[in-house]
Amino acid sequence: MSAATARYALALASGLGLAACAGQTAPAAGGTAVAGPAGKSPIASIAPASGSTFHQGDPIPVRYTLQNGETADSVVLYAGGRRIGPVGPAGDTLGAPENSLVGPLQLYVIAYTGGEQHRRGTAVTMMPKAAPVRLGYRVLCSYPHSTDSYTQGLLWHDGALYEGTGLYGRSALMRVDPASGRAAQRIDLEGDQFGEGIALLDGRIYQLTWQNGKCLVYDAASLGQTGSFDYAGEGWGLTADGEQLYMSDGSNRIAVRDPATFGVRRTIQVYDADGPVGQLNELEWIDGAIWANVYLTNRIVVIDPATGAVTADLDLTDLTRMIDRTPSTDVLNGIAHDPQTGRTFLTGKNWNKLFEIAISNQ
Ligand SMILES: [Ca+2]
Repeated sequence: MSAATARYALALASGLGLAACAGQTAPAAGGTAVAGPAGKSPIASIAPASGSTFHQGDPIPVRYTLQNGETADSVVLYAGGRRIGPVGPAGDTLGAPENSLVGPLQLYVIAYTGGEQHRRGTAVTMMPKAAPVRLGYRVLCSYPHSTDSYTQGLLWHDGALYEGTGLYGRSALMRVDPASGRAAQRIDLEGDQFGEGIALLDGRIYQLTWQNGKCLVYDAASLGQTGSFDYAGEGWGLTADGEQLYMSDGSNRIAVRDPATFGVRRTIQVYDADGPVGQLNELEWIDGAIWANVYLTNRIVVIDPATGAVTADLDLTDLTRMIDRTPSTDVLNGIAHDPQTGRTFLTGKNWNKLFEIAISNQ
């Protein structure tokens, strides 16, 4: 491993490479040259070609050529918006670490010549190192679930189920008695608010809204609202790892947010072996991974929060055949986990049952 490779591994493993993926510092991509204040770029080409695909752990050969007769005082390589270091005319082969972020990766070199700098970039895609492991499951038991609950958020805390529901005029946050499926306490949202995912962290419950741009904050003990945060874009799923919040927005992105400010700390792009996994919906933090419902499917994906790679998945089609279907029965959505006992619960929008499941590797 070269020195540049080691620095590259550090940059990617740190998760900081997402700065460029999020677009804030994205360099010119597609092999385009960005000239400095004057003059023609001395860089003739850069490889690998834009659109190239690599897998976590793959070597990435980065090469550049200079125009005929051109020289450069120095050429510096950047990956994912991070400076890697000087590279010689032969370029360098970067070893992407096994735990590198998946998704778009911007690579570029800057040539420094006589006080000018010229940049040329390329955009590759980093894919997960392996296809997801298909997990099997067993249904341990089922509980009643209200067919009036359009489930958008689900969590378990201290022997009670907390549920956030959607639809205009019907959205609520509820503490639910799991044995009866009835709400022991219910807080109705305003009629123009469409409730979405919920998460509990440090004695507070956070509840997203779909297109209202508002995250409602409650005291978890009383369910009294204590405040709110504003955000841009849509709100879909929400969960917490004990320190920070993870939020989906219907795309393949999960934003990691500061619970004190709701500011975005970083963004994970979720990919499986086939590419980006969009429509990520309800979320749950389970044993260091993020479980996510994929909207309009019977699939739950298990995401590595450090990289965005889907490491495992479940096909819940059989579970959808175990409920009493009516015209209002909607999609699988809702995952809750009790970290104290390891119990995991699943349900769906307007389903009449909530299931407790156990994972059994097939
Ligand atoms: Ca959840």
